[in-house]
Amino acid sequence: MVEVRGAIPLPPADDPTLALYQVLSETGKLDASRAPVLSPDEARKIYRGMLTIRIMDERLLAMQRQGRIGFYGEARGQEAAVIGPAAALGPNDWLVPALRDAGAAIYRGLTMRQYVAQIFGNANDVGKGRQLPCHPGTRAAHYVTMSSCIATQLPHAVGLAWAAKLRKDPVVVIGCMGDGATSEEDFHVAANFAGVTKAPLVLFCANNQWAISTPASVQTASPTFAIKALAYGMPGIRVDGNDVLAVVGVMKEAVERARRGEGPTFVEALTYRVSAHSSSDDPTRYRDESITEQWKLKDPIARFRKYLIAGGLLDDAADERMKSAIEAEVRDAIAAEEPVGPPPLRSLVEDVFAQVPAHLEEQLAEIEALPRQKLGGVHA
Ligand SMILES: Cc1ncc(C[n+]2csc(CCOP(=O)(O)OP(=O)(O)O)c2C)c(N)n1
Ligand SMILES: [Mg+2]
Repeated sequence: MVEVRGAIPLPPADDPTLALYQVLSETGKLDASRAPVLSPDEARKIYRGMLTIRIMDERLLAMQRQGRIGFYGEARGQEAAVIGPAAALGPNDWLVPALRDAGAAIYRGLTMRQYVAQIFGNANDVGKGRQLPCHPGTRAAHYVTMSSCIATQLPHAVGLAWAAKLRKDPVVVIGCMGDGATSEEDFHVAANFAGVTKAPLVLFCANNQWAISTPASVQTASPTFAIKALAYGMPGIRVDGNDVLAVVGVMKEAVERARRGEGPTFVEALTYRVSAHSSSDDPTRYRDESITEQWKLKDPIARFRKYLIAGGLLDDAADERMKSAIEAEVRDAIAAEEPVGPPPLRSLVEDVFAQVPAHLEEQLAEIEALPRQKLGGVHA
């Protein structure tokens, strides 16, 4: 039953912006009429993508607790809402991510070593250590570096999509956000602009029901996030974000719609942030963790694994082999990237001015003259 606030008239309860679209229910019941067409390899690749997130998050969060990296933000329990959008795009399309989407970059071709190098901010990091951990970017895999400023990526996503349309380039863009991002002006600007220009864009909102300590219930007075689509003249759909088949199906349809020139779609994927917001957060201070325990039972990976096993697409031995291979990949990437060391100090003043100005050269010389221990013993 959808809660109706005040006297605002709402669409009927079965409207896609209010209902919850599912393909594979929590009990494993499949609605075959809605199931997206996936080859066995594609289905296994999607599963591997989700499992990769689970394993690397666990390992990298442990590294943060050991003091070996500075920060980490997990996507635990939200893996279907990370891989679903990535699986809907072609190689020439672009993904403009939100905070927890690094697994989508890996799904699209970022290597584990590149990801781990970004987390260390070491000399191998293409971003030269200038971003917080978990903010990789890869031009090759058409995955834009995440901006930490909530929602600022959304006008960029519309711009990319609109530019593609003007150039008659058959490219589709997915712009990702969390529930919290929908309260930012950038979201409204982006959604309005996308609606007006009919840009080939899919706005994807992973509603994990929390924005740090702010629950979704006070994030908006709308009954759902998906219903906001209607105000911007685009279709909206609310999908079970822990049902990867539903997310992939809905996203593929929205991507194809955009590619046909029919304009943007807004998708809300309902999930839950079972982890802390980040390694700097303690959710027991502000929420009832017994609800978190209930959401852990709706695990998207376990649900999809059961489906794959029942359909003969995976068996226990293949599952174990996949897990071991991912664990080895993460372990090897850490072993290779941890000793690399930071980018050269000189990179501090590079890439902004064609000619490094005298005052920056002076400051750099001062830093270089400091005793090593004053630099924390880190920089070469
Ligand atoms: C403009 C801006 N305001 C505040 C913050 C601090 N901040 C970082 S993440 C976050 C919550 C984001 O919530 P949501 O969009 O739901 O994404 P989630 O973290 O749940 O994935 C906030 C408030 C920020 N990074 N940028
Ligand atoms: Mg959120």
